[in-house]
Amino acid sequence: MIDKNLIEAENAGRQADLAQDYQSLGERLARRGVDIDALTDRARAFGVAVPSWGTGTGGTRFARFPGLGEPRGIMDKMDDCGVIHQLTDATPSVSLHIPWDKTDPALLLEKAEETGLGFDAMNSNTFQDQPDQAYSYKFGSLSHTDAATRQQAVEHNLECIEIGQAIGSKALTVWIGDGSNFPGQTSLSRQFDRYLDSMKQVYAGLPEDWRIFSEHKIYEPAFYSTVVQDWGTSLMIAQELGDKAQCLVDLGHHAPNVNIEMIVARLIRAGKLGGFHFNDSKYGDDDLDSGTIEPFRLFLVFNELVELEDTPGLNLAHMIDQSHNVTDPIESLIVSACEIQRAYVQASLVDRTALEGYRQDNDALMAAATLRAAFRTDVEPILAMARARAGAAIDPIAAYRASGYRAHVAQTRPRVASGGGGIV
Ligand SMILES: [Mn+2]
Repeated sequence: MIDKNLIEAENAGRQADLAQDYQSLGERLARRGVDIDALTDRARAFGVAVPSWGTGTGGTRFARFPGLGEPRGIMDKMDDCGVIHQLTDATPSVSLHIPWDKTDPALLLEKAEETGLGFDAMNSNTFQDQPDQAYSYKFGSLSHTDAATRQQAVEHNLECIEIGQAIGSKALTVWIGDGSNFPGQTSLSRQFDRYLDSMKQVYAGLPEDWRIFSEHKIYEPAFYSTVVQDWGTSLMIAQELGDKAQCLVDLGHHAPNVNIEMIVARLIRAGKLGGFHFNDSKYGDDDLDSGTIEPFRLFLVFNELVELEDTPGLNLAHMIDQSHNVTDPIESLIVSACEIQRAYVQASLVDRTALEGYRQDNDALMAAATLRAAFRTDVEPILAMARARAGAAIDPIAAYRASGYRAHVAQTRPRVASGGGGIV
């Protein structure tokens, strides 16, 4: 972890400017009838989970270029996640991937206590073979033609629930790579039937207070058809399984130009939106840092979430799912958490009364202008003040670099050529 004194010293040099910027923004927001401290409180209450696998350098199907001091296992990953939360106060939990993060649950709980973190949704992995498994997932897992292979995948998911229960997680995210690469290779309907049958067995093993999330993805690794291809399929799954089943929206898992905010609104309407995997993309499932390519789209997603936040039963798991190829993963995750929080705060200052009035009057121009007014507001002083009030860093990247954390851990973590840089 990073020395508290260093964070305080870093903040001391920035406190006066922040106070001035915060007051100035507060005055401007007051003219719009917005209380800046209420927004800061909202920012402080917002959290997004960090994916354990995001702390290692990712890779593409061409190569992986490891960085210095990469985490050797889940204990190192949790240390890194602890640093991200310490500096941002925006990432209070970690999402684990099994079997990559499999270890004694007592050690996980101990490390969680030490780093001040909790555990968000568990993630199962049936998209690759493990050295000790009896059956291969080359031709599918939960939807495989072979019953024994499906059973193995079901049992793996049940094991993820068991591990999750031991560490206080309350949800399981299921994403599979199952599909086909050739027309005719599989029966599109019977493959889906087999998937649903397997998922019903996993669902039956779900504790009463748990949820299961179905994560759709349009393509890759299967390139002709994918079993859980789109939000319609995901909704069918969640509806057929039952009340504890919901849909998880990964922002990168759609065709280009798809209106994701509309999907969000529809799933909330159905009572089936369970959570998100945040990331950004230009062409496909690029797993780029949140808010770096299309910040307006991220804002529009949060605009729906804030507009519908009082929907009874809405309980969202906010998680990041990214692959960092050219940056220090800790820095990317810090920036991403702040960008997700930024979109939430911007969406929170939309004048909803005015917006609804313009909608009623069919004043399209002013309705759009109302959203833009919120999106264009520089809320950085709010985010920085939220961090300062929590004892986190006013400028998290500057504090991280000043800490020398990466160089320090590099002394004890040898350079690794491979490792879990999962992209899902
Ligand atoms: Mn994902």
